[in-house]
Amino acid sequence: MKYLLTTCFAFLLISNSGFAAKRPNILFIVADDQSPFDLKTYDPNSPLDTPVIDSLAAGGIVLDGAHQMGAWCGGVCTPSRHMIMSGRTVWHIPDKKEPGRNPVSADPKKVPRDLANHTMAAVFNAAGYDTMRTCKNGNSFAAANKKFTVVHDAVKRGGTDETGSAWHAKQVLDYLNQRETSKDADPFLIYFGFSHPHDTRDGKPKLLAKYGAVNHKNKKNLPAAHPKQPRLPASYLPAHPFDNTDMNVRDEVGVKGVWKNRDENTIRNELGREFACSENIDIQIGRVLEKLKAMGELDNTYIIYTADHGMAIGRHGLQGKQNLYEHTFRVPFIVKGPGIKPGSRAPGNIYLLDVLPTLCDLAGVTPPKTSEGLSFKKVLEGKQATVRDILYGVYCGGAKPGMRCVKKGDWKLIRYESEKTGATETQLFNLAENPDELLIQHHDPKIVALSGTKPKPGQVNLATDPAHAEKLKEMQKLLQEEMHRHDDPFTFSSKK
Ligand SMILES: [Ca+2]
Ligand SMILES: [Ca+2]
Repeated sequence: MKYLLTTCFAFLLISNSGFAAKRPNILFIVADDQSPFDLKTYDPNSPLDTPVIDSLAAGGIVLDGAHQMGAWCGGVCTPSRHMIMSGRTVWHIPDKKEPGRNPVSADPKKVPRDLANHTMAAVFNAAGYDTMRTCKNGNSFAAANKKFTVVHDAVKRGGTDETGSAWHAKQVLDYLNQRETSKDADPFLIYFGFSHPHDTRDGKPKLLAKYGAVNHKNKKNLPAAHPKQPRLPASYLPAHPFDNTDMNVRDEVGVKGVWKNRDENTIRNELGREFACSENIDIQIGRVLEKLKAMGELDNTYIIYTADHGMAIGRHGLQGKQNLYEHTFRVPFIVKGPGIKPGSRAPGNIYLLDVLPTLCDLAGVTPPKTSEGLSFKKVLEGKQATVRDILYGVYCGGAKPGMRCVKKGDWKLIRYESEKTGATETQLFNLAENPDELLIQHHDPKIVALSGTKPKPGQVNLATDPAHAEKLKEMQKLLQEEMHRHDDPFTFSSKK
């Protein structure tokens, strides 16, 4: 009997490792601060060239409704990366206090003490995967990052190969070369993070020249205009029209090359820098994909491309990531891999916190019980269009309660309230009719002349339009419900 059991056990081990050899690899690529609308996949008018990312989209699926749930601090990266690693919602992740910036503590009872043991690398290590990561340092979930077996993190935002995005690619290439040499046959999960296009956006000289941009450093003058610079964004404004509760956060006033400037030269130059850095990321991804192809691993690898959150750079008169407009609330999300139909597209309605349970689902790994995300594997397989109907977003790194948004169907509500200044504002958009969330200020002929965007008459904030009073009420109620459901510690005091 004992012999029989041992034999059975040995057989199970063999069949297990036989299965292991066929398990898919995962290459999870994260850019730092990139609006989906920078990419041609999301905005065909964008001059940004990303042939490698385009080829991922052509060979896989593009999600139009990928979001990051938000942030309770100015460093939006921090909660975003906690959610990616843990699969938990924004009020259920460990907090980071920012000195002098009104920290909000997530209820410790709602944050599992040993959460790091149930995060991406820990879960995949336990399932027999080899895990490796490279990314920027800081504004991240350090305890979870340490769980990767191989870690090469550093902030690389320079304009050379050693100081820029090529460094991150080199870490992945070195790791793949080592695997090749040691004939390592275990499946792998590689977290391939970049430090760019987050500022300072010091691009490589050739790519900067392509987009007519310079690494502008002198606060006393404006960068020169150049015909090759990207045009102003469709939702460009020279100033945000009201106090959004955090107008003086570092990203809105302190980014080198932009500062408080929102003039045409500054914004077009900064977009040129962003695009130079983003094209370099594309080139670096290309090097890694070539290597996977040469190793014969490419077809058995799920490649995910995303960013930790979007970015404004001149859209709505904002510069940073501390807002809930679509350009910032949404993220690019492209997946190519086994079983995914080339050239497919779906809304998905996902959050980045759904990534962990989805990777588990794709790899046949049991997701951690601490994860609150939903697997969107069926969306990737074309069997389902979305995983949820309602999306909720938070930003309260400045005054409280700050900003909240809710989306359902074509409709989106954004509320603002500052206990510091007493400012309140409500925005209601029909995203099908007004996808860029254009405001009355965008209709000013001077703005139209600058941006080249001629809004249609109904493309405004509809919150004060009596014709949409019922919809406004419905969305306000929905937002309240979502705030409650997600353990949001704040409420709006104003009726507006
Ligand atoms: Ca970021
Ligand atoms: Ca191994």
